[in-house]
Amino acid sequence: MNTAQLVDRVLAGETRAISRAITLLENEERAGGALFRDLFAHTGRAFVLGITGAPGSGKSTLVDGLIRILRESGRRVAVLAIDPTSPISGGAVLGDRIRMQAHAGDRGVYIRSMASRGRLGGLAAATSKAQHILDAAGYQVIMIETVGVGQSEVDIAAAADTTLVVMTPGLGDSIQTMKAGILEVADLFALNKADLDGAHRFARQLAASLEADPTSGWLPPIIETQATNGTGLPALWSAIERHQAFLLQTGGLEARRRNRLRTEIMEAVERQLRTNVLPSLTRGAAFSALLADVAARTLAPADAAQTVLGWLRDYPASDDTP
Ligand SMILES: Nc1nc2c(ncn2[C@@H]2O[C@H](COP(=O)(O)OP(=O)(O)O)[C@@H](O)[C@H]2O)c(=O)[nH]1
Ligand SMILES: [Mg+2]
Repeated sequence: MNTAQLVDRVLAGETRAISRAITLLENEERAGGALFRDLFAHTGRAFVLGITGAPGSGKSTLVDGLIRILRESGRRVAVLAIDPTSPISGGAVLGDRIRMQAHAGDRGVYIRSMASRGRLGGLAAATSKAQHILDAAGYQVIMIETVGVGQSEVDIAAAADTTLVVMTPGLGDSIQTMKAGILEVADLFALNKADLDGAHRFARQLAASLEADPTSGWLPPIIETQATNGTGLPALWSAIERHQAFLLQTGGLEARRRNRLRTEIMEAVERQLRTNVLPSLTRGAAFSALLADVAARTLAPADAAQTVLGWLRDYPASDDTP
């Protein structure tokens, strides 16, 4: 299958073609560049829901329940489950795969695990590209489930239109011990395992500690859910849609999406600098000369850096780039 055929099949929503396209991008194979360029023009329609929370809080069970609700209304749904690189939580991901196989025969549902590849934030580097592919393939809703460890909450908020934080009562969860930053990234909360003791009390504590966003005026709602039997899930989805509508009305959606595209551009710039531009600059004779001056203490490193930055201005247009 050549790139043009693959593009056509992805646009037609063919599952195998989508998987193949994502794999190509994950491996950053050369073909991935052309493929992505062609698909990118067809993106910008999907609604992206990020889901984070501690391991075991019930994220995958909630995702499963939300898929059911969305399928009932005929919407096509894709899920990207970010595999933690940590072996500790590895088992949960295997469980996810098994659970989500319930949708295996449904062509309106696409589920894919992606390795986080050790990037600090825990979000796979290829996630944003995979998002675009699923968007081009016509999935109306894309859910990204990520484990609430490390920086991943902050990353997921940057990758999503709406960020759902899943919490549970008990297990030492209290507002005081909550991870820093989690309140800031949440557009809404699911207080899952509402069947457990202390759920209402925890919901009240959480509500008391939340304030409306000073710029947008949005106050994150808290929805009590019981993912295992579906209680509260219709209310949760309604709250998600309310946030989406709010974003649309206030221009927040456009702003968030622009931010994502900005990040994508800058990440591509950084990648190019790191893998191509800087290695080739530092291999050149001009750099060796600079280095010699710095070694002789006649030039300070920061001043040498200024010279190197000057070379960048002409890169790669100039043939005689050092
Ligand atoms: N009691 C109770 N257990 C739940 C609920 N939702 C999920 N669980 C259980 O919590 C465990 C972890 O769920 P999972 O969805 O894998 O959590 P994840 O690691 O956040 O994706 C599983 O055994 C679920 O059956 C709930 O509402 N109530
Ligand atoms: Mg999970």
